Amino acid sequence: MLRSKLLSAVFGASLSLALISSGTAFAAGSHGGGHDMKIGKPGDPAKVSRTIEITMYDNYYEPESLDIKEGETVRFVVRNAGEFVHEFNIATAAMHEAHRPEMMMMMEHGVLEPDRINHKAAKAMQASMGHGMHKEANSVLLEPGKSGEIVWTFPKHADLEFACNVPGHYETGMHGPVKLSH
Ligand SMILES: [Cu+2]
Repeated sequence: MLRSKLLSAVFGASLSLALISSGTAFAAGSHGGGHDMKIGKPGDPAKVSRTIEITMYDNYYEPESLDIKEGETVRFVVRNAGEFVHEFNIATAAMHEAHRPEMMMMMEHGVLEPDRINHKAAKAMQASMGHGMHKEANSVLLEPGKSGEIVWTFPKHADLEFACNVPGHYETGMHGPVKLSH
């Protein structure tokens, strides 16, 4: 029951997004960020001050927000406890927005299926377009039941949020604020 409701929410949102973003997907090719120092940088595992466990559900996170110290290096252990593929991505709201058409394109090419990552389709997309799956240091994309890690050093000042840019998920509430403090 819940699942079919979620499916229609996800695909309903995908359809409207596809209409809006058609033709703009290629122009948005910022590779989802991750090289932009204003969001922080990949952290040195030796400098980690603590580990924060993140659990991803359909379509929300636990915890719902993050309290981080300026300049802190944190290890995130991320687990997907949902039935769909989810992403944990640390960036600005604008970067997340730019990343969503790319995720939509991955879905259109069959790389991103609702509940799995199709690595064969990813290879085909890479071969035909020179653009497929790529790992960014500020994000982790996980199939149901899978876990991953990010070690991230936060900047002193930034307007950051963590979010899932799988089509439809951000829109249904899959994002939360990163509060930076002294
Ligand atoms: Cu998601």
